[in-house]
Amino acid sequence: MPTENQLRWQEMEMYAFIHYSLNTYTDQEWGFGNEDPKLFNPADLDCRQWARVCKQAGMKGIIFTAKHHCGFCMWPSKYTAYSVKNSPWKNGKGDVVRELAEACKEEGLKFAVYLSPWDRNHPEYGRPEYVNYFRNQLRELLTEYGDMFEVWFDGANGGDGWYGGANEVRKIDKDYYGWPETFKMIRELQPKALIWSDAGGDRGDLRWVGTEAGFIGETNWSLVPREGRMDYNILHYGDENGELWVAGETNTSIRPGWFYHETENENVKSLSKLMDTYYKSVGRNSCLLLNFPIAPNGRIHPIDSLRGIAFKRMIDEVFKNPLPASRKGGVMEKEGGLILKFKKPTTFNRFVVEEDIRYGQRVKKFSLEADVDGKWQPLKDMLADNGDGLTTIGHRRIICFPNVTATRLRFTVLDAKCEPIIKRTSVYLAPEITMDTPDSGEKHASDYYIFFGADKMMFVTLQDEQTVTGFRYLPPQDSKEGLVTHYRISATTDWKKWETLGEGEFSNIVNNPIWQTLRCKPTRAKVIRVEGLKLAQGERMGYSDIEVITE
Ligand code: FUL
Repeated sequence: MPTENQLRWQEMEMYAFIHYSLNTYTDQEWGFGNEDPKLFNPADLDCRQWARVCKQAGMKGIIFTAKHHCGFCMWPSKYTAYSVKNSPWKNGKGDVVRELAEACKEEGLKFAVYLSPWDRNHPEYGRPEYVNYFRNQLRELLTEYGDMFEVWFDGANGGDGWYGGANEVRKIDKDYYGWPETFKMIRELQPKALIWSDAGGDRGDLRWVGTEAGFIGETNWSLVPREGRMDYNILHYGDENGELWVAGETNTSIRPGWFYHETENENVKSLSKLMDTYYKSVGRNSCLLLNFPIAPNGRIHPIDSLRGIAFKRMIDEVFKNPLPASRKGGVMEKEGGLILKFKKPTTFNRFVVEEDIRYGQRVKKFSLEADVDGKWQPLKDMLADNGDGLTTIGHRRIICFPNVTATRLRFTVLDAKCEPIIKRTSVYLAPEITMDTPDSGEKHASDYYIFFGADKMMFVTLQDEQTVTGFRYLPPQDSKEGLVTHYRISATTDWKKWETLGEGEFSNIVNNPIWQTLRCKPTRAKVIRVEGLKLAQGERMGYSDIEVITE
């Protein structure tokens, strides 16, 4: 059964992530650890704007990247020089964590921090000394900034980095961080904070859902097994027979990336995509952790803020008027249905059902039928990937289906672990929204063909010589096989002289396999060569799609 903290968490439903660091100024997703603190000098940093936007977007709290993988601290930590105190912003006297903690308080939002365990700046990363450093930083954050509702440790760990100039690969094993001790410290210092932890062996209070695309399984048990590594299926669907309550938190960004990139201004998620995300997180017994990146001027970009606020308004619009047949439930018999009656034929397309999870999660399978012209017709969840989607319920399950006009709706629990306790059943008519597909208006080379020169070398030949200003790579979507994490891209007009367009890392591509965009200075090209310097898995590089951006 859930703890008090977990019950309180479930009521939050939506809260925001804010990604902001040196990456914002280097146009990266993962900093290497040697980026210059002098880059941090926003003209207009305004944490109140962040808090106001998040509040209007329906977010109940904010989790802030106090430190991302690059190691740069957004507060003046006394344990490192690599922080805002060595930046020109406010002459080194600023503290973003404090400003945001205060802004959240003013807006009545809860506050929390993301402290990346992986630190590509720290010379001792990978050795025992670093773990002390990490705990010292965490203690600073947990004691000097008021109440935290959650502590977030991402799962990307170990790999190459600057590490104080060593410039090497550092591997760590699963016991390296000594999580049990760190968790103990968190419980002592912030007993009301939830601990988020990834697929590792140490269980926190909340789990990752196995994807950053913004959806959890339609079957979602808040239970997981006590021991062992959690694979995708457990992260995504939970485990009916798990011994521990570790609820799934659905995290995703309002844009493709977690950090701000100007190139993504056209790709802020549409209202229909955000609604889909809502149904597949909050509507599946999870909470939604929605990221708003901060733009280089120090504010949430207007496209993102408007979209976020429209999102909240749409949720309110859909759920403001429960149709009269809705009712508060009670203890329900395991078999036999609950019939919701309408006075006259009524059109609806959403069904909401809630279990009283104070007594655990019990329902395994249910059915839903509408009485249309005197005949019971089965309904199913049109957003489900597996079967009819009518399986687990938990805190809240929202079932979406096309408009149906009926006089009665029958909800039946077909199978449950024990006596189901249903708190509420409601019916709604949601307005239709159309898909709005953004179009960047960019020109893409259309006539090109692709061939491989070697397993890790691909050539893109353009029909005619053109001036190329960028290159885009969409990695394989269904597996990590062949996914390029480190690349070199060069261009030629004569197959002899090659000009490098860019070389580097497609960071976070494994967990978030989105389009990767490389901008380059205008370069004449007939052929583009893509070298996969490192692959996530396998020996042969792969792709789902390629685009060449031309002048
Ligand atoms: C991941 C990180 O690697 C990404 O950069 C991002 O912060 C995401 C929320 O978590 O583990």
